[in-house]
Amino acid sequence: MQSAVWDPVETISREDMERLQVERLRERLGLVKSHVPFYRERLVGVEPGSIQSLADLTRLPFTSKQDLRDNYPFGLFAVAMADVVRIHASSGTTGKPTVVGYTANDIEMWAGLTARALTLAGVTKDDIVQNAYGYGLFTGGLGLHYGAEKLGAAVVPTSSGNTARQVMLLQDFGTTVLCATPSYALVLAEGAAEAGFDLKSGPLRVGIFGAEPWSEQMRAEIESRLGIAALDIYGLSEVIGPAVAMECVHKTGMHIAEDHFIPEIIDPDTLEPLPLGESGELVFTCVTKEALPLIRYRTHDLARLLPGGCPCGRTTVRMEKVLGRNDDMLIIRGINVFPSQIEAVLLDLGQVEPHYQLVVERGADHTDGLEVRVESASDPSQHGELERSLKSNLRDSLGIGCTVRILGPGEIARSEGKAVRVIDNRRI
Ligand code: DLL
Repeated sequence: MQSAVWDPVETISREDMERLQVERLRERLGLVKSHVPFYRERLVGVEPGSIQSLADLTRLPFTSKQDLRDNYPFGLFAVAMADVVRIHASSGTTGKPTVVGYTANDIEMWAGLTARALTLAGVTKDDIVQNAYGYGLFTGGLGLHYGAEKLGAAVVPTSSGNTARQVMLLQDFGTTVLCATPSYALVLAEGAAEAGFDLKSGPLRVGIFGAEPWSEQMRAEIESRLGIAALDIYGLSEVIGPAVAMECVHKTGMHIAEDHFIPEIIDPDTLEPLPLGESGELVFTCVTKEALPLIRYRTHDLARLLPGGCPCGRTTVRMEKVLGRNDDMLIIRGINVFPSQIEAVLLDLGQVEPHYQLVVERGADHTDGLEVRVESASDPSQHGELERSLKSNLRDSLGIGCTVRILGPGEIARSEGKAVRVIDNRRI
């Protein structure tokens, strides 16, 4: 099935895309060198005109979250504050937030990108889009809001939370598209069940889910509970917010808006670029933004860029589902494991609910222990057997030894935004 394409640039040839990227990169380098003292210093000796191909990206320095912190709040902005029309921020685990800014042109461009993302999901002006991403400093709410309006759809700006009311509006308004974190989509499914509203028989048909890692097994759970197609959307505030990449209805990985953000995959240890198809850390260079055009921004997200075409006809490079952030990786007695991998093993067994939490403790003998807590609706008399099966599956698939604790339905705290999957008591 060929769906409509928002922007013809999504189907241009590789050569044309690279030509466009290089041209835009040169221009952006000139801009940051002349307007941002930080980049003027970092880019000494790099003449924008000397950039001939994407291979020249490796001549450029990386930018990190620490650089944004060191220049808090507005030090990396490339325009005067008079030209900034919006500020967002993402809260870190500690200290000051990461602050990002947008000019009027940036907001217009971003609205075009979220409209592009919604179009990738088959959303049109005839849809009713309930946007349950948080509105505020978080980029999810306002980011998708502007794109849905630009597309001409009817947006219901519920923001996150107030689940009972969300469910009522879903039902009464005949919402056809839901935007939320995947974990909050499941909370809404529970709320609908409590209210006696069968989501599957309603008009809801597609979900635009992202802002946190979620496995293919979680996709299957959500699709069966809500009776919809669940599609993945990726982004980060530093690069722009949601719609850096978005899956199309074929679910072949997320199409990257590479005409605006040039992706690279690097080895996080050596910082060397990796060949197409290899897994590593995603890095983006913003080549069209005005207020905050970051060069080679290290996301710490681990993924692969996928070669080959897509049945939708778009030629933009795709990224596979994000495994997790390398700073969220758990090291359990020497074994590296991401929460999303544990999620996949739990849901594969089919006897537990998609609500879980991982608790890491440091024992008296200084070794680390992991407890996997997961809900099950099964009879408590079967919990012992279930615990043993999960423990053995986790050991077989991931090589980790852990304890498993089965909890009853609703015992794990629900989240309205990004789910808190890991409680690391070692840091307290
Ligand atoms: O989460 C932007 C966003 C809003 C994306 C709504 C999608 C939908 P931040 O709060 O800055 O921005 O967090 C960015 O969230 O580096 C990833 O670690 C993670 N993340 C975002 N999307 C996905 C996804 C928004 N689809 C950080 N899969 C990123 C996995 C994701 N992780």
